[in-house]
Amino acid sequence: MTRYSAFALLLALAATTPALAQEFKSGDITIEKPWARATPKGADVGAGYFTIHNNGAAQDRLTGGTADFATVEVHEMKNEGGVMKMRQLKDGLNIPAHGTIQFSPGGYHLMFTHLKKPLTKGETVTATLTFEHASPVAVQFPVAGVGASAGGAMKGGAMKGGAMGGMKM
Ligand SMILES: [Cu+2]
Repeated sequence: MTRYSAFALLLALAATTPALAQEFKSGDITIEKPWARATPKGADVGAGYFTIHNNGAAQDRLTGGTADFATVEVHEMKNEGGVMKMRQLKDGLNIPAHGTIQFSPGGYHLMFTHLKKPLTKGETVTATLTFEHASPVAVQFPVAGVGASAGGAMKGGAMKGGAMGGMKM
C-alpha cells in the first residue's frame, strides 16, 4: 500500500466511524445500539440493552456472556397477571433465522449481576456475548443515565413498584 492510499484509507475511516461503534458483528449475528443503564450507588445489578439480528438462514442462540465487571445473564421481563416479573433464561434465547429481537427496558435484557463497581453515566463497559453457533463477540455498552429508556420501550411505567423492588430494568 502506498503512503497516499494508506492516508486515504485513514481519512475514509475517520469519516465513517463514529466515536463509538454502534454495531458489532459475529458471523451472521449483528448487535446494534447497545447501551447500559447507570446504576445507583450500592446497587449490585445493572442491565444492558441492544437489538440483535440474525442475518443467517439458521437459528442461533444467545447463550449468555462474560465481563470483567460483572456476571452476565440473559433475562426476560414479563407481565404476569398485572405484575412485572423477571427471570433468567438459563438456556439462553433463540434468535430465529432472519430474525430480530429487541432487548429493551421492560422486556429482554442482559443482566449484569455481582457488579464490581457502579455503572457510571458516560463510561463504556464491555461484555462479551456468547452464542451456540456464532463466535463470542465483545460488545461495548455506553452507559446512559439512571432514568434513561432509550427507544421509549417502557410502556406506562407498569414496572413501578413491581417485582424489581422499584428498580427499573
Ligand atoms: Cu434481569
